[in-house]
Amino acid sequence: MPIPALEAELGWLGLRLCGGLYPDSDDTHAAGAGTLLLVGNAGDGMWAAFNRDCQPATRVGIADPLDGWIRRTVGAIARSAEARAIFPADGPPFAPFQRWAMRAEPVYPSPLGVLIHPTFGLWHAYRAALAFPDVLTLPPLPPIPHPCTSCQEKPCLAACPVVALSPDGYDVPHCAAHVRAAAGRPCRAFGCAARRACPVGKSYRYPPDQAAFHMQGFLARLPVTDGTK
Ligand code: B12
Repeated sequence: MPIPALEAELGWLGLRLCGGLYPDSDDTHAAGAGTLLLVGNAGDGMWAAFNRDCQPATRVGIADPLDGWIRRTVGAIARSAEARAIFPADGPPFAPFQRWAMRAEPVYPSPLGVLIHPTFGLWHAYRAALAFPDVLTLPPLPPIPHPCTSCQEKPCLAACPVVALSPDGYDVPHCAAHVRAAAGRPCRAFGCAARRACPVGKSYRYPPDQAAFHMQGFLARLPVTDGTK
């Protein structure tokens, strides 16, 4: 399938082609692949397509309906493109999507750990890698600087109400305990306060229903604890 046709198929799902890379020979997740093309979402495009194809009433009682929809739709596109689909949640061991992404497009580790994109800010994610047996021609990475270098204030680091994110890392149990508690209602309703404080890509912020959906998914993956490590 030619790349423009692939982009059109993904576009119908609100997904984007994020670039590609040549996997290393020791990259077990991509064994046998000559090229990986990464597929991701940014802003609310995927959310609109997911709600069109998988309306909220039909999702009741289904564990991780977004994951199922992505596997069905992107899996079908991969088959017709004669590629193998690799998904971020397959594991452990998980495929190194963030490491791959830094080689495929100009994204960089933000102070929060998640990768920042110069246009989409923190409002993007990776949904699949398409592994092609052939070595395809890829454009060079554009020389775009890290957006956090020129951000003096770093409001993301001051925005978490329970300081779960710091230069020392991400305290997942502390974050989840807060998000589950009464005081965590704004995080549940609108998404992570630290991500929302980032000035980059504000127009791509997830709408509240999408942010709440992802936050619910995040909580569902973690055991309920009192927040201490
Ligand atoms: C396990 C996991 C989690 C765990 C985290 C456990 C922990 N203690 O950190 C939990 C469930 C808590 C979690 C939460 C979230 N996650 Co998560 N998670 C993953 C998952 C499935 C595996 C990560 C992993 O272990 N990879 C294996 C290693 C080998 O892969 P890697 O790419 O080489 O990893 C490297 C990078 O992480 C890199 N790195 C990370 N930070 C930094 C910083 C610097 C300075 C450098 C140099 C490198 C670096 O170092 C790693 C080792 O090389 C990935 C998907 C995936 N397959 O990668 C998503 C993923 C990392 N998560 C993602 C997201 C968006 C989230 C959430 C924000 C989701 C939400 N609901 O809103 C939350 C909150 C995170 C936050 N506030 O920071 C995205 C990040 C996208 C992006 N823009 O970067 C990913 C890629 C999934 C996706 N579909 O895109 N997550």
